[in-house]
Amino acid sequence: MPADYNGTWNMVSNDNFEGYMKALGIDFATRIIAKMLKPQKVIEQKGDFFHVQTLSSFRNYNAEFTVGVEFNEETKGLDNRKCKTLVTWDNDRLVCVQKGKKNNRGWIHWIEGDQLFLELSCEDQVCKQVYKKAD
Ligand code: VL7
Repeated sequence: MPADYNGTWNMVSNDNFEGYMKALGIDFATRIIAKMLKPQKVIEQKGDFFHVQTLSSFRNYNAEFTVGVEFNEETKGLDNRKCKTLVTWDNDRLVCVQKGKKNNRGWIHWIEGDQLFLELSCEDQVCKQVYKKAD
């Protein structure tokens, strides 16, 4: 049985989002707005199938994938790049590699108690986010 990520998760902290956005080449004005956001993750999981919505008052991002199946990701509304993306299990962690123009791009999710952790990497930058499960 894989770990259960289902639920609505609200951001509680967002460390070095600025560095991550700079590494992605996000422009200054967009970064100013994006930094103020407290996004929510809405995750629907059926076994190895995931629908992850990242919702905010500024922009939303939608991702659907099956663990172990590489797919073409277009980061619409973010940096608008194309990646060959693969998510795999590392025990109960979800490990994502986003192959494309940017080196070392990807993310890792894991859960501890009622907290959802997310580390986003691009080039030499790591952004550490924590979300808390909504009641
Ligand atoms: C998705 C944002 C910064 C552009 C807007 C900021 C809008 C809300 O890949 C991600 O999540 C994975 C794992 O949960 C599932 O798709 C992170 C948000 C990254 C990068 C780019 C700033 C403009 C933030 C959508």
